[in-house]
Formats: sequence, structure tokens, C-alpha cells
Amino acid sequence: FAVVMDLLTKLGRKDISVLKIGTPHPLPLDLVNDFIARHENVLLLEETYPVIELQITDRRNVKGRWNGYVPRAGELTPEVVEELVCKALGETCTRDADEDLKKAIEELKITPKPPMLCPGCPHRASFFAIRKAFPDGIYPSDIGCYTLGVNQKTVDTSICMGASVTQSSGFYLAHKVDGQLRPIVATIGDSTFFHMGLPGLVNGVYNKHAFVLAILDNQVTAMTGGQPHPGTGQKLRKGDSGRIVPIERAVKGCGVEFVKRVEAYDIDEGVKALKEAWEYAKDHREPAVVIFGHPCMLLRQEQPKVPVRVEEETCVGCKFCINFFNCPGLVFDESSKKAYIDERFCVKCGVCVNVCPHGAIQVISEEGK
Ligand SMILES: Cc1ncc(C[n+]2csc(CCOP(=O)(O)OP(=O)(O)O)c2C)c(N)n1
Repeated sequence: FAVVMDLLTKLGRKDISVLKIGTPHPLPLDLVNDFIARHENVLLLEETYPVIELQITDRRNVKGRWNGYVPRAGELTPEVVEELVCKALGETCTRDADEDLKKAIEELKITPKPPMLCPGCPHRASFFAIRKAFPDGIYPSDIGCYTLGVNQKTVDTSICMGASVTQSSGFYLAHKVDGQLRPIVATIGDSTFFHMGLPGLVNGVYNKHAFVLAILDNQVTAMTGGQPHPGTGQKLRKGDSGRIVPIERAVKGCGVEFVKRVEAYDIDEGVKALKEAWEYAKDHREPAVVIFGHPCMLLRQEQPKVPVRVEEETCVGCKFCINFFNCPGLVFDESSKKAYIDERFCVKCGVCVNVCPHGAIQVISEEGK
């Protein structure tokens, strides 16, 4: 809707009526049918499946996904919307998306990067610990911000809510058949765990499947906008409070005996707990759980600031930090072939100090050294 309104303003087309649908189900059918009846041509833009379009009684004037005017698949990005609106209005499309992007990149002086976890995100530290503990692990994962652990080569799968746990069972059984056992370390967010992780964990305990489940507890449902969940005890409606369901107790209630909570920023503590957990899982043929706790950076809680720098003489330009820590604040300078800290993104979480195998990332002391 916002893209369409921007576009019509840009084109100076005040003569075009726009109907914004707030509830596709139940659809205000009288309003929609009346709108369509009053216009010769109606362009219908909706993500993702043509839910509104299929409910319209008379679709003869409607151009949408169902009749193929709007591409049946793919996201309705601003570029696609612009093309469609211009086509429907008989206007020529003026926008060159590539040029716009190039200009913005030059103006902001940034290096284009793929999507990454936020600076200071506790998940980054947890993934680093997982890979450090088991560089040859199998890493089933799930859906949330933490799916971005794929950048740190610590997310092998992401199918649907809860699949990290059930796939771990599957990988364990497959390995049992071929007589090998590589460490299986699954990752799941705290919210996803309550949502769909519990049944798989009960299944794993009941059927004696050995794997480590790392629950990434950032105290929020970050990816979808920061909703609370049973582990937080808060409710969406202000002033409405619920009762906390502690993750540890839910895990124990599933029958898991090995449960350990660690501070996500503490990589050494995480590595140690993961190794213990895998030993326990293998020996007892059952799932073991490590909870990585640290609040999401978007909750804006105060935390100690640890300013860091990359010591140029020590950095060998191996890109290990870029490839396995993957922080927006750590950048590789192609001319000097060294890593450096981009102060614009660094939130001084200090976790990267533990990352460089050559010790090139160092805390800046009070004297600025
Ligand atoms: C069946 C289903 N319901 C809802 C969603 C929407 N959704 C995407 S990620 C997510 C939860 C993410 O929260 P969490 O597991 O705590 O991870 P975080 O994003 O905080 O790292 C939800 C509910 C979904 N993908 N699938």
C-alpha cells in the first residue's frame, strides 16, 4: 500500500482510487464489490496467494494474480509493483532499480552485504561457540533470526517450525544405521521452542535419540517484531501479564536430564557446555540441552561497552573473523588486505575479542591503546 501511494504521488495521479484491505479474512465483501463495480479496471496487489481475488464475486474487471496479470509467484517488491502499476496506467516506467541502488551505496559509503544478524546479537556468539566445539558437526536449525547462522556455516537445514529437533532425530537414526556418529547440534529460538520444539524433544527422549539441542534464549520473538512468549511471561496487550514458563522446567518436563544454561557471550563457557552435552547425549542415548541466554539487542538493555580494534600488524588477512563471526562491524579492507572495525556498526559487545586465531582483535584500553 505504501509503495503504491508513493508511486501515485510520484506520477501525480490523483485520479486513481485506492482501496486498502485491512482484513483479507473476513473480507468486507460489500465494500470490495462496490469498489469494483464503480471502476472500469481494478489492479489487485496482494501478497502472497490470491486470497482476496478468489473471494470476489465478479472478477471481470480485476487484474490480479489469479488471472496472470500480476506474476503468480515471487515477492511484490517495489520494482515489481512499479512495473505493474505503470503497465495498468499505460505510463512508462522511469525507475532504474540498479541505478538507484548504486547511487545509495555510493552516498552512504557502504559495502553491500547479505542479510546478517545485528551487531551484538547473542546468536552470533552462540553459533561461534557451536562451530568451535564441533567443526565437523551436523547443524539442523529452525526459523527465526538465528536462521542467519547460515552465514557462520552453522545452519545446515531450515524447513519448518520445530524441524531442527525432529531432523536431529532423523540424522541420529541415519548415522546409527551407517555406524558413524558425527556430533549433531541443533539450534532453535526460545519462541520457536515453545511453539513447536516441545513435541520433537519428547519424541527424542522417548525414542532414545542422541543429539544436542541449543535453545537460543534472547527473551523475545525477535524475527517477527519482538512479541513475548511463554518464557518471558509477558503478554502482547499492555498491562496484561501472564505466568512465566521457565525453559529449563519445560525441557525437564519433556524428560531431558542434561540441561545447562550458559551466558551466550561467553564463548569458552558455551564450548565447554556443548562438549559435555554431546558426551552425555552419546553415552546415555538421549537428547541433551544447552540454553544460550542473553537478551536480544533490540530490547535495548544496557550492557557493558567493550571497545575493540584490529591490530593491523597482527592481522594476517585470513578472513576467519569475517567468515565465521560475520558481524556488520567487522569489515575486510580489500586494499590493505586486513580486517578493521567499522565504528558505525560496532556496538562494543566485545565478543569478537575471542574470535581471531592470531589474537589481532584487542580491547582498547582506557588510554586508547
Ligand atoms: C508455523 C509458523 N508460525 C509462525 C511463523 C512466523 N515466525 C517466523 S520466525 C518466528 C519465531 C522467531 O522467534 P525465536 O524462535 O524466538 O527466534 P528469534 O527470531 O528471536 O531469533 C515466527 C513465529 C512461522 N514461520 N511459522
